[in-house]
Amino acid sequence: MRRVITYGTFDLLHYGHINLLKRAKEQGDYLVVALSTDEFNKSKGKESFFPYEKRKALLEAIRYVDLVIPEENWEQKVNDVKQYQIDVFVMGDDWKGKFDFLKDLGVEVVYLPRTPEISTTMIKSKLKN
Ligand code: C2G
Repeated sequence: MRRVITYGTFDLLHYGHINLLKRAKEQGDYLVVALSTDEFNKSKGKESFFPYEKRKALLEAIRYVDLVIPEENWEQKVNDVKQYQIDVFVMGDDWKGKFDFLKDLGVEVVYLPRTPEISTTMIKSKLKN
């Protein structure tokens, strides 16, 4: 059983997120998603449209997602990969290189190309105009 983990806010869920989750699941057999809490989002300078519980419910409805856990801080990744016996860590390539330290724990680190032309910021600005 190859276990995969990825992290994010996943607010205003869109097809770019789904593409990422689909490809992350393809890296193994079991996908854990660490979902940024509302408090952690503040420290990321983000204010999500949907609160954590709503974003969690949306993710749990996605066929590629097996487990959703809270992401409360930047430091928890080392503990998460141990606690959930993770084999593969996946992020979009906007994070390329940022989490390579996890390789020292024997975890494969994979950065996947982002889906072009879609982002929550773009959705919000288009809705505004
Ligand atoms: N993503 C993507 N294509 C897009 C938009 C997002 O592949 N068009 C990916 C991002 O690269 C990320 C995931 O979808 O891997 C979730 O995106 P965000 O919710 O924006 O995640 P972020 O705020 O970058 O949080 O500790 C890591 C952070 O929690 C990552």
